[in-house]
Amino acid sequence: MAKGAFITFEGPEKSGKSTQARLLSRYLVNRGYKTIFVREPGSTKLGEKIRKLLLDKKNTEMSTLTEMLLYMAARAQIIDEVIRPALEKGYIVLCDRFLDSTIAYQGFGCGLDIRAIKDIGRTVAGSVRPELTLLLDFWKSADHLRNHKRPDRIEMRSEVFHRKVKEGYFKLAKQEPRRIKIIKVEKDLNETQDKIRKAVDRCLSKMSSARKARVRF
Ligand code: Z5A
Repeated sequence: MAKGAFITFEGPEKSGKSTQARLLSRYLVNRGYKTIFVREPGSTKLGEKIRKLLLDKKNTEMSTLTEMLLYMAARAQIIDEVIRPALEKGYIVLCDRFLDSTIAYQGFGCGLDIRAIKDIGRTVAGSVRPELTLLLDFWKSADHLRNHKRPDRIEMRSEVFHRKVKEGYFKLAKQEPRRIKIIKVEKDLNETQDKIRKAVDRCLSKMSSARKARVRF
């Protein structure tokens, strides 16, 4: 059984996920927790190669199914190579995106069968499931995403696609309110970070109480 804690960040592009995850990582390290921060797709040699394939806007011929399976392949690699071993060693693993992204983008956004995505996700992730998911609520228009310096293959998609992704995320949060906490992004990044720290502190203290109770039992 994993001894660490798995915390994921979800939400739209450029919502500040990695900025907030880095601040949280510093906070947790200062409190004495062994912590690592990874991103999906990526954070392994193979995963970074898959990431390039996925985000390269020249790959216009990529089918939606191929896209979903590539995200899953990168996930299988990072779980086996990094996440599971770290959890077993008692680390807190902060991950920028995980399976909810595939359900939101390839499921709700692209229209792939959500049950099939969840089935493949279960095979890929096994017992590795987030204890807490922080869904950053901050939405930019598709025009805004397309117009920044170098938009990638996913950012090039339409307003309709991004709206479906957003609605998908909120449906997921409704289905799993205990795991998925919606964090409204504030102009002041410290204010957002405070909300994140409160949610994480609550989650870690619940986990620690549950473990103590199991040990007593
Ligand atoms: N994708 C998928 O379709 N299916 C899947 O299963 C998975 C992913 C796993 C990954 O791209 C793409 O793959 C992504 C989803 C899709 N879609 N796209 N495009 P990525 O990893 O390159 O991008 P991302 O995760 O979507 O976003 P990002 O670029 O990494 O941004 P972020 O981490 O959310 O934000 P950030 O880098 O922390 O901040 C963005 C900027 O805002 C930065 O300049 C900050 O300094 C600034 N910032 C941050 N917070 C603030 C506040 N509070 N005020 C002002 N400015 C701020």
